[in-house]
Amino acid sequence: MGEMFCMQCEQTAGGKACTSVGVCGKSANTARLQDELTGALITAANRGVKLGDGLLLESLFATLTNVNFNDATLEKLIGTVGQPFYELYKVRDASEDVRSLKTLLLLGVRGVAAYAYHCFVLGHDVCEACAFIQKALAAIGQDGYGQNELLGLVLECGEVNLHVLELLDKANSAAFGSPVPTTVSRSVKPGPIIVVSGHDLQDLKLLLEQTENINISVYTHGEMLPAHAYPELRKYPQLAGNFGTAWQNQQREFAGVPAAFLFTTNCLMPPKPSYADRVFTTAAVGYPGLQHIGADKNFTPLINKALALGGYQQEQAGTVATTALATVSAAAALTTGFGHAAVLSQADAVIGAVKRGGIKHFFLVGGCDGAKVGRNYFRDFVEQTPSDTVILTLGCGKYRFNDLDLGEIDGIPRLLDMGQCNDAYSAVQVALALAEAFGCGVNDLPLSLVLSWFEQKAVSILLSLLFLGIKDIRLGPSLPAFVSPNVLNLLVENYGIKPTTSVEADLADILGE
Ligand code: FSO
Ligand code: SF4
Repeated sequence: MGEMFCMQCEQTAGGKACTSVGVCGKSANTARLQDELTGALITAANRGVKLGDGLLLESLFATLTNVNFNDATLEKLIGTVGQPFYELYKVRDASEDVRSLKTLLLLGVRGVAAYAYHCFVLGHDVCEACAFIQKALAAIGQDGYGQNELLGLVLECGEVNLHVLELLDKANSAAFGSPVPTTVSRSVKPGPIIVVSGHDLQDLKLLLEQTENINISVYTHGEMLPAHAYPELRKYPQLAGNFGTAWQNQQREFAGVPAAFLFTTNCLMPPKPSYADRVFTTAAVGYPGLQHIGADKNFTPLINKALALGGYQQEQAGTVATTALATVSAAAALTTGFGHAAVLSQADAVIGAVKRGGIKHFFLVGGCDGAKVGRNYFRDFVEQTPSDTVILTLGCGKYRFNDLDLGEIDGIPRLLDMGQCNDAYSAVQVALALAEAFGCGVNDLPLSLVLSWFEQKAVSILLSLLFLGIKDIRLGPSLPAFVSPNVLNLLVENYGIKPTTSVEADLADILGE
């Protein structure tokens, strides 16, 4: 056993575990503190200590991949949660299948916590989700749970996550309006620039309020792209466009850019010294040496940094270089905002196109991006889909292909960006509505899910899809290291989960060619 043991994300070392330093840049000490914090939460759950919802959710959020690398913050959270009498290695020492199911449950719960956190900051009641989280943590810390009970909890985690995603959908629409299809510029105007990354729309809103009538342009990055579709965000004229591509390209895309950067949630990579002085964090995000905006959400240091940097002298046409990692071209603009309300407002056109044979199949190609070369599968897949198919997407995985012009069918764009991974409820709503319109079950629809996973939020979404009984999901670019052969067999037998193979073979299999 090395100095650390972390296998929670898709890029884990050698497809097994990070044992000396994280591929993500997490140190062994940070990993140890995250384990301790998790142990403290498990201890509290088993002792019946009801933690405040905010503390519970923020603590779990801080243990997600690419969120908090700051040992001081983790130590503070451990001090607040209480003594970690439970040690996480005990999960690792359990039998292979119990270890696998407990890990699946823990990572699913971390994903639930992240989504619930967004509901919480928007003022919504998340006590049911928090009660489940504590129940699950308590079970993880006990020896008596068998495989069937753990499997039940894993599916319950999916159910709870689905409720949280539904609540988040309502919370976002209530706070920011219902998303409308929107074209987003990728060019950068002259003058001071702030780039906002992560998923927290409320943080973006507060920053937009604080930059009103100041000569600053605010750009979205990564998973913040769908923010442009919300009426209560797009009404701010300084919300100027989208910068860069997927999270894993940030170290190369941020270098040399005269902007101040704000990370509101995952995915933060260790900043290079060349631009670290311009990166700010807030909420559960942290990195040693970066300036952190506290709970008062006073963004003045960020704003002052952007003003001091001054931005570009002249407009930069398209911020996106083709990179070795992303193979993304410098598309002039992106479209987003095809949430369930927007898509279902066109339900008659969609159903009509299916009935007359104009649309033969739907694909949901969604999830996360990441650095692996194998992730080009998702771009190749979308590129090779036949012209009588529609692709729904969500999450940061879209950056593999959202520069493609796939055209339209009967005025319906073939590529519909439904939003962040946080908006997975939209995809579920559209699938359920199509099933109702065609009088069949979701599994009988001409709809196939091709999902790319990276971190723990994707795990919780996968559990929600399993809870809904959705079958034949293709998962890539590799299967989770924490799933044991027996648990994988169970997922294959009961749900038909399949690893992605080659684009040609998968498309032929799906389309029955
Ligand atoms: Fe991506 Fe990162 Fe949204 Fe994840 S930005 S990878 S599943 O944290 O959250 O899709
Ligand atoms: Fe490794 Fe992923 Fe854990 Fe980072 S989060 S240490 S990359 S498994």
